[in-house]
Amino acid sequence: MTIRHGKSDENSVVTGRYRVMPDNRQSDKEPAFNHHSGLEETLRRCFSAIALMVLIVLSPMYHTLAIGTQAGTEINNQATVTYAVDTVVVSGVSNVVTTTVAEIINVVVVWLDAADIAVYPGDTDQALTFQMTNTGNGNEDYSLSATSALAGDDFDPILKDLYLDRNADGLYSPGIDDQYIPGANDPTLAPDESAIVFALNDIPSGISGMELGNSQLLALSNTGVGPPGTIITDAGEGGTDAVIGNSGGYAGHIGTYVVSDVIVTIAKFANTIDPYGGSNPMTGAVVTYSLVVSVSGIGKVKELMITDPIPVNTSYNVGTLFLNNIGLTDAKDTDAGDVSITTPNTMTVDFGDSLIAPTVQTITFDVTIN
Ligand SMILES: [Ca+2]
Ligand SMILES: [Ca+2]
Ligand SMILES: [Ca+2]
Ligand SMILES: [Ca+2]
Repeated sequence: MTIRHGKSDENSVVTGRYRVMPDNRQSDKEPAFNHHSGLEETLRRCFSAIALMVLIVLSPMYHTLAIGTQAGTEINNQATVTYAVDTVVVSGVSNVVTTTVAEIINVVVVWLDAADIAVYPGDTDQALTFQMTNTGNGNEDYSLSATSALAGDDFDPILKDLYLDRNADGLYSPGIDDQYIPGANDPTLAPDESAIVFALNDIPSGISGMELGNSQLLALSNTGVGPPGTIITDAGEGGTDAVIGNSGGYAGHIGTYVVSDVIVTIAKFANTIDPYGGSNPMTGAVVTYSLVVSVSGIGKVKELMITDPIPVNTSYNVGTLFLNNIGLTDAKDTDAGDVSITTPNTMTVDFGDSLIAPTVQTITFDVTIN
C-alpha cells in the first residue's frame, strides 16, 4: 500500500518523545465540578471520609462534560418585556433567536508504548502503538498517514502499513486487526472517542546496539485542516459550519524503536540439606541449585535458553523446577521449563524472546545425591 505523507506544515505536530495526555482542558472541567460543591462541602463538614468517596464517584462526570456542547445543538433565546399602563401590567415577548452550535474540528494523537520498542537489525513487522482522540464536538472521519524517514535519530525504520485495532485489545494482532486503507476504512470517531492505531515497520540491517529510529503517525480531519479559526461553510454536523480548532485539524506523534544491546550473565549456587538436618553432601542429601540469570543493557534478549545437566551421581527430584518462585511442570508444555524432555537428563528453561533488559530471573531445582 501507499502511505500518504502528511501536510507540509508540521510545526504543530508533537515530535518529542514525551507523552501528552489527551483532553486536559481544565477550564472546561471546573464548571461541572462546581455544580456539586455545595453538597460536597456539607458532606465534608459532616463526614469527611464519606465526602471523599463521593468526590471519587463524581469525578468521571468531569470527563463526560469536558467536550462542550455537541455540534448541531440548537440554543434558543427569547426576551420578555413587562411594563405598566396605568395600573395594568402588560407583557410581551420577542421573537425567538436560535443559534446552532458549530462543529469544532480537533484531534490529538499520543504514542502509547511505555518505552522504546526493542528490536534487532532485520526484524520485521514491529508495531508502534498510537492512540488518536476526537477532541472536537462532532462526529469526524480522519485520514491516517505515517512517515519513517525522519531526521534527528540514528536510523530510518522501513514503513510497511498501518493497522486498526479491530479486536480492541490494545495490541497488534496479526491476521485479526484491519490493515488501514486510506479512504476505505478511515476511522470515524464520536466526540471524545479514541482509536488505537499501529504503525508497522521493518528494521534495517547494518545498525548497531542502542541506536534509535523514529516513526510518526499523522491523523488529519477529512473535513479539513488549516489555521485555527478557519471556517469551512456548511461542513459541520447538521449543516452547521465547521471551525478548525487549535489542533489545525490534524495531529501527529512520534514513536521510537531502539536497537537491543544486552549482556546476559548467569551465576549458579547450591544449597545442601542432608538427611540429618545438616549440610553435608552425602547419599540422600538434597541439593537445591539456583541459577540467577541477569540481563543488563537495553532492549530484548533473543532466543534465550538456559540448560543445566543433572549432575552424575544425582537424581532430579520430580516437580521441583521453579522460575522466580513459580512452579514449572517437568513436561514440555506451555510454560518455559522442562526436565529431560528437550534434552535427556537436562533441565531446560526456554525464555525465547520474552526477556526485556534489565531483568533478573531465578531458576531453582532439586536433586538428591545417589
Ligand atoms: Ca464532523
Ligand atoms: Ca530516522
Ligand atoms: Ca489488536
Ligand atoms: Ca513445563
